[in-house]
Amino acid sequence: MDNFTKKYVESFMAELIAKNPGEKEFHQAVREVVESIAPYIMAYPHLLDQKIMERMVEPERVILFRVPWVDDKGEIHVNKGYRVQMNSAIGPYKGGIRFHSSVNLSIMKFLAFEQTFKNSLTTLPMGGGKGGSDFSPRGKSDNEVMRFCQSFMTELQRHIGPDTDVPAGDIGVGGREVGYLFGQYKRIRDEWTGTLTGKGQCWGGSLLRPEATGYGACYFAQDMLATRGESFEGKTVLISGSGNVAQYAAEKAMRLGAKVVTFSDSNGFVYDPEGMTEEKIAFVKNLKNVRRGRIKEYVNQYPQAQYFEGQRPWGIPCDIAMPCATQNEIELADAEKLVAGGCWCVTEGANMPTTPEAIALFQSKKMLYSPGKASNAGGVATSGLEMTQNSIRQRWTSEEVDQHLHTIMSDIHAACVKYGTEEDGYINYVKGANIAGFIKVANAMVEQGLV
Ligand code: NDP
Ligand code: 2IT
Repeated sequence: MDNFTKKYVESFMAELIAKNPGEKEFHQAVREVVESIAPYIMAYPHLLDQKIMERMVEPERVILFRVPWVDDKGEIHVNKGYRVQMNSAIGPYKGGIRFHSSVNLSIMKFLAFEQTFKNSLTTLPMGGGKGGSDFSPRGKSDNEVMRFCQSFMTELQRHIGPDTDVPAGDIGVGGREVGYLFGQYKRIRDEWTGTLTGKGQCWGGSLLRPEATGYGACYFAQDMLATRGESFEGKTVLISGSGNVAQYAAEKAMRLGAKVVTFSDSNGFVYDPEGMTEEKIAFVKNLKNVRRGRIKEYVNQYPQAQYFEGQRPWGIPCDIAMPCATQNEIELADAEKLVAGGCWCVTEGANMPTTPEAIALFQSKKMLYSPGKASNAGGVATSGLEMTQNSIRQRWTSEEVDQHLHTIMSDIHAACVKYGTEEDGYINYVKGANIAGFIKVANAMVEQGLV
């Protein structure tokens, strides 16, 4: 990067930080994108004149609201509700809802910003948005979760719709929560539309949407591995998280011949040196999705496995790491452990799980490394396919959906190769994903005028 471009990045970031103080995750996500696309913008000065980057980092709209609800003992609670409508240049706002105690405006804005680029990469007509609450469903009864979801949707429903903004799940929001949210939306608006995705399979949900993020990440990893003449066959894979994305990434990696040896949650990780089987993954799905238990219970069922309280899985030797839990879960010290343990491919299932210092280490070692906005895009892409099926009042078979998903992931990989291949042949997936995602949104914004 030349000095002029460096100066542009630094002055852009200084202004962003001054205007959005304290939003560290948002600053992190924006810096990564601006560093990638600054050289591109310099080559197309009309994008500079049009202040496209300055416009992209300012959400079109941020909705903040009160979510009051009553627990099973009759006590009143108040949570914060958010919806960040980031960018609608290429389609209605689209993105998940996160229910987790850590949720704040910075996390919502970073996720909505990332979503804009990710959705552009899918090739489908979807803008970027994200929502959520600092409410945690963990330890709550079904009735408490239902009352919370109904209160949340009572406000959110006035801001969303099938052609306006289409939410879905994310951390803490799975099939149960989407059901309660959809029920309340339908009741208040008196209309049955595909306004939420990730719906139940017998009421408009697309086949394969639950599997799509994890499966898509594995399809993307297959293409990454193929650039080095490799595959999942016989490789040792570390997975973090044990929720939706982790479960299906593990399932697909295992079915493609890999040995998946870890799962985690926010309390610790389990290491099963014998690797996952269909039966073990079914156990984890039941543990997390039905019994809503903790991952440490895995070792009660499978005593050859070990549980490590308060630790992340990155110290276990492996070939491939798939972080599928949350942001900044691979810090520099974790990355150093991965490198020392022989890891040479990192495919992100979560959003921004790797810190900038850790990414720099992976790239300096010329490892295969893909950012979530490319490799986890299969989830929102299949949400897009659910929207299409709802609009045309049809239902595709899982083979049809899988075929679309496969094609979309391969197209995203090809776009990363096109825009990210460096002079020495190394594929910089960060650069590739950022530039490819940016071009479409930027051009749409220029063509639509100053709005
Ligand atoms: P789930 O709620 O199903 O699972 C989240 C998993 O991550 C749980 O095992 C959870 O453990 C763990 N986790 C959450 N927060 C933390 C934390 N602070 N530290 C350590 N572990 C944590 O969510 P998803 O699987 O849907 O989402 C996982 C990631 O994938 C997120 O980054 C999400 O944004 C991203 N993503 C999700 C998509 C989807 O379709 N669902 C699509 C694309 C990206 P615990 O039970 O202890 O909370
Ligand atoms: O981060 C993500 O892409 C998601 N949580 C999925 C969003 C969606 O609309 O399906």
